[in-house]
Amino acid sequence: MSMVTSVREGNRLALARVLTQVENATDEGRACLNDLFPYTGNAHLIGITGSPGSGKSTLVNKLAYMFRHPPEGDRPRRVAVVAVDPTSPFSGGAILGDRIRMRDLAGDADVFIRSMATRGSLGGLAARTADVVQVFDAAGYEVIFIETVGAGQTEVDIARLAHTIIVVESPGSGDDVQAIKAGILEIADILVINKADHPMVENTERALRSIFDLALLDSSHHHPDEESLEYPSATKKGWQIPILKTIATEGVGVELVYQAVTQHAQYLKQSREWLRREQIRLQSILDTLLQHELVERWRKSTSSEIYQNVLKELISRRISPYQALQILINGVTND
Ligand SMILES: Nc1nc2c(ncn2[C@@H]2O[C@H](COP(=O)(O)OP(=O)(O)OP(=O)(O)O)[C@@H](O)[C@H]2O)c(=O)[nH]1
Ligand SMILES: [Mg+2]
Repeated sequence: MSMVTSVREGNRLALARVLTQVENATDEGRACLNDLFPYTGNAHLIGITGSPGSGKSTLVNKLAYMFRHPPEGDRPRRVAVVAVDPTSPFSGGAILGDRIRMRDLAGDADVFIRSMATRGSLGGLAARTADVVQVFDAAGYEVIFIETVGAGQTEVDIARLAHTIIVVESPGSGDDVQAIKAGILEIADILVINKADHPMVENTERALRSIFDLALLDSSHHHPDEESLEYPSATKKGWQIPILKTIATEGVGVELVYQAVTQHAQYLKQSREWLRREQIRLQSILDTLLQHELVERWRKSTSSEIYQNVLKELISRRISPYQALQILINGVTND
């Protein structure tokens, strides 16, 4: 029986093997992705981002548990968690911590947790995360959480990978409101203020609410980004971004987040926003691959000596960056 069939039939060992191949970007991994791709497109992809230590992993665990043990009337879902740590080679500890924290879910055959550490560039990480998510999707996981620390570009990359974005902040991490402002406004569908047991929670809430009020006032100026790959904005038509308080460690408020997530999925499907985000997602995946591939090909065709020489010319200001580009791409100056 083929690996792909085993994965589709829920064989966890086969799934783990394929994930490893895909993460390592082997030929076999790529072949599996090609075979699995027709079966993707069914999962609800949920991005979780926010400041370091704000409680993302704790909240994801509780949410995952909730999707496995939903309130009356809801069907349990198969859940995958992809924990992306773009920050450091020191992630061993964090990943181990995640494993320990996830013990509530241990032994549940319909939950699969995968930690991905950094290897290579952030762009590469985003591409591999997209691949891993596709494998889970094709394997029949209905809800896929993608957890990553909010670190500028990774937040934006995640926004393009997910249908629903939860931004998790906490008192303390939320102090530097200016710093998180841009990220939140661009991408949050649901805002969670975790660690509501913290005495400073009111301040954090007030600060975050004022950002959102400003965004509403400013919404007429909110414009799509240059590439027309418009990000979901803070003032999405038809969707009011909920600001929810939780104590993730105790499970307080988690059901409200669960409700918001399921309502957001409904909203996306009813408004055709789901389709739009799917298009953005796939276009972004394709563009990332294209960029990567073209740069690779170009590197192979150009000696590093030529590159270094052009760079020297540029640094000594004998040529402009555009002229450097012309030389490197066409082997000519353009003046
Ligand atoms: N007091 C309090 N502590 C919490 C709460 N939620 C999480 N914590 C604690 O905060 C710490 C960080 O929690 P994590 O869930 O690892 O946070 P994270 O955002 O995933 O952290 P990174 O992935 O390292 O960025 C842990 O010690 C948690 O036990 C909460 O609601 N209240
Ligand atoms: Mg974490």
